[in-house]
Amino acid sequence: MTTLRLVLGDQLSHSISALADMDGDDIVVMIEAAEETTYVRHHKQKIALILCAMRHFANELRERGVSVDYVKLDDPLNTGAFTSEVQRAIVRHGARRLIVTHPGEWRVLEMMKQWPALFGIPVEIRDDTRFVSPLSWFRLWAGGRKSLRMEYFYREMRRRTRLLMDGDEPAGGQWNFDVENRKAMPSSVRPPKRRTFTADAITADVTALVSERFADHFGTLEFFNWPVTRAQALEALLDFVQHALPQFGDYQDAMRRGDDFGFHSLLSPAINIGLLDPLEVCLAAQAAWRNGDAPLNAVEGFIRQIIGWREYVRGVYWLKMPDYEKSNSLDAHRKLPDFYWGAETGMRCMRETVSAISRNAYAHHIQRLMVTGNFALLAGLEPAQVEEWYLAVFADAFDWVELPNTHGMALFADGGYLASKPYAASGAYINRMSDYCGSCQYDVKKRTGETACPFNFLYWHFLLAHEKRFAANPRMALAIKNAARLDPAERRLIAQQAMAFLDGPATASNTQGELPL
Ligand code: FAD
Ligand code: DLZ
Ligand code: SF4
Repeated sequence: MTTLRLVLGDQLSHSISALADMDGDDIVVMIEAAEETTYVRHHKQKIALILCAMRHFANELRERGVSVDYVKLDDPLNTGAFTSEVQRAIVRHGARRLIVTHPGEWRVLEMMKQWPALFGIPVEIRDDTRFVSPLSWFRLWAGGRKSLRMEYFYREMRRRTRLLMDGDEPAGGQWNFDVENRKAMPSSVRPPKRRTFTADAITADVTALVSERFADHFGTLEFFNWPVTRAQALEALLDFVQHALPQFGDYQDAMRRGDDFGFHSLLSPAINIGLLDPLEVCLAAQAAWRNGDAPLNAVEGFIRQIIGWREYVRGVYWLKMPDYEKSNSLDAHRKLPDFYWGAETGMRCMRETVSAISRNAYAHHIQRLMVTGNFALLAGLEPAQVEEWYLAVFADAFDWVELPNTHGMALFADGGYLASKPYAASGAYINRMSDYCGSCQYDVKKRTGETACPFNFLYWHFLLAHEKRFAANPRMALAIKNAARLDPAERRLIAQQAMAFLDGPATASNTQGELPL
């Protein structure tokens, strides 16, 4: 009896549950699906990464003697969708059973739930065991809580994994060293050069295919440098631990013109598609601390992102979907401005961030949260449009991780379920953490007036517009108190300037996709 085992583009782990207990007759099916490449207009590098990594993974399986039925994007018989391609594969092989691993998107899970009836064979959906915390455990932890806080979840995860623990106490006597992790980056500090990966024949084929077929998608392939095999991903991990981790903590929030990566790991694409295991990444960081090669503030900060935030947002996604994405608690309805797709903008911070995303399909957390996310929050951009953008432009973006980060953390569209306060900030924050403002046409010190920084009047406009709502939030009390002190004339001025800016040419919204940078 032939069993098909489906492996999706973000399930490229040899330990994936769909491949457990393989029988000699079993066939692994992998599908390059046109629908998956275009249901949002993914950045060219994201498509290239996934297809390259899938083709390498299929070859690795074949080298181990596994039968792989791999359908390429340009196969003339390829029908372009998971469901119809799985159906064709079932017919091709006369398969009597299908095994899959739980997908990372609600959309795909819904698709899979139709399959037993459609195909007339049993479909076994196995847990995705590549996360540190099983979803059942997260549900137990979350049960009965009105709002969830990452910090408490994280402490539980530290206890469960025993990472950075001294017996029952956290190493160094503190759970969290974030107060040490908010430094601006002095010009004397030089972030490390990253390891480069040479393109082999598979990568060359795929990048040629993508640049032709997805020419009108956002971003360039010119600087494509993502690890596409497990061996390369392990090299990237080693490179990060040796050269960037020691200063990761200090400069975690810093941004600098012309520097796309700072001391960040750039490991999220490799982890999310399955080339690296999250726990092995944490163990490598912990080993660096134990060997005296990286300080505790850096290692704790890094591990918290993975066993804390990453696991937490996944738990929230599966706990709250499909309703989670429907809320719009701040009633935000503006369209996404063209500058998110590369149109000219005078805002230096925005331009630096978007052009870095075009080059790399990457921006680090603070650019995502405090530049593009903060603008979207302050300007009242519609959550669904913003979420589609985040899902499209980042190489690491999959719904389970992108949605809670955007909807909950950046936009507060879930009303505070995930974050205890909106991450709203004026230009002063960007000025403190970057060197962008010095070369900007706007004046970061001005709140209103022709040259005033848009983040300033939009910030005050945001506070005034939501004054009542946030008055009772203790973490917003100071900001709301400051807003309440503004006299009526200043309030009017702020509102006028914000409206003129949001309705004017600076935030025009006519396009979706590639624009010249
Ligand atoms: P590092 O700064 O080196 O962090 C180490 C690792 O921690 C990352 O590789 C990642 O696996 C994990 N991590 C850090 N922060 C988070 C977080 N908030 N949620 C989940 N994992 C985290 N991350 C994604 O992987 N995919 C997304 O689609 C995504 N969308 C985001 C959207 C918004 C609006 C925001 C604010 C954040 C988003 N993040 C997303 C989280 C975070 O910004 C990225 O994980 C990080 O920038 C990836 O770069 P890095 O590997 O260099 O991370
Ligand atoms: C994002 C993506 C892209 C661009 N292409 C494919 C593909 O051709 N084949 C595939 O199996 N997966 C692809 N993916 C990932 C899926 O869209 C989806 O996000 C994940 O499988 C999570 O369910
Ligand atoms: Fe951004 Fe304002 Fe600074 Fe310009 S002045 S870079 S718009 S924060």
